Amino acid sequence: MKKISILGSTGSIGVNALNVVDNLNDAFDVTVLSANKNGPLLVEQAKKYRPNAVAIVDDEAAEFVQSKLKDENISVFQGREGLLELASRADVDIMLNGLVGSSGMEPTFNAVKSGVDVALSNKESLVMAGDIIEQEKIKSGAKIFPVDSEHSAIWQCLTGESLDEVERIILTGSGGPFRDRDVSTFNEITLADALQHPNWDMGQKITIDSATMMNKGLEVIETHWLFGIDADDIDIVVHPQSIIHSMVEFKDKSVKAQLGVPDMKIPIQYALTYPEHAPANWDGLDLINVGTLTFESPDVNRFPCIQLAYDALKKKGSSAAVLNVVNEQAVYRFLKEEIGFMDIPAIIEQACAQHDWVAHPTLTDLFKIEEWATRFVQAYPNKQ
Ligand code: MN3
Repeated sequence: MKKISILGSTGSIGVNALNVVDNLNDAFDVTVLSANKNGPLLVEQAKKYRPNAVAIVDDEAAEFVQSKLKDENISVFQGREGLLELASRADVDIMLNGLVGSSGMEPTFNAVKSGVDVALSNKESLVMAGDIIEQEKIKSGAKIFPVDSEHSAIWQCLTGESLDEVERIILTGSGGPFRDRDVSTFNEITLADALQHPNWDMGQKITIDSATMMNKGLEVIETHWLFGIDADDIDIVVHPQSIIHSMVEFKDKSVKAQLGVPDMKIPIQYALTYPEHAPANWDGLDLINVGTLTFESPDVNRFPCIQLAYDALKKKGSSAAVLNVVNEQAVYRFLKEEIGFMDIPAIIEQACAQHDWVAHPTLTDLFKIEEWATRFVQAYPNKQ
């Protein structure tokens, strides 16, 4: 039995990951679970999966979890420090990082440093710290297995192939809820509009990232770090049905694609069972029922976040970290309805132009960038 640690176990990826663990019967022993503030669900999961330890970040929720688990022989770690401590444990075989946002970066770094393989859903980890995580991977021998559907698709298409023969990566994206919306009305987009996603059921942060298409931009950057592909060799194609999860074109113009129903359990399970495709208890793809697959080019005028992400990747250094933190903080202000939808790319563009660029940011540099970028977003005025 492999020992697994699941960070963010009460979120959408974590809950799906536990469904996958159930599907795989006795293949995995859940050793660690962590949640941000959903105490009741964490307690329920802890009682079912009997981990050695759980971490809960929120103080109030921690009191609740501690009281409910005090007679269960499960250690309860508290706060950000507790989470980081559990992410550093070397006594697990694989850590699934389903955390949301920049807060997921340091846990990935810690696990890789401890030599633990990471099934990575948290895309901000590599966007912010791709360079130093890559260096730690080389030192420790730890591996990163992508959980995101697009990167899982690229990974599967590249299996058995040589990177030298890759012409380009074709990253697909649904285009989000505003694909057809008149761009002159983008200033009127409300929070409720932006929270509607046509195909995937996800957390709020990633749903807004899908609406601005920054999600695809972050995935371009992640593709670079996961597979060593240059920005110029990564193209985005809008594919509203979300059936083809991405493609690889080779030098001979042969194209491999990976298809499946839009269900996160598939890429999660592959990350946990690689190189095996283990049997599943969920429904498969019915192409007759899907009927039509369509493709469009992404509109960078409508979705300036895409270009901002390409620019940050090409500039290298601290640029992607700034892009990422500013985007995240701007999304949180949009979720509080303090700023408008088009303020998100506007703030990112300003911050990327103004920050003190660092060529090879260390972990300490990244925390400083995070502070600076957070203050930068806070200083942006509320909408009228
Ligand atoms: Mn994705």
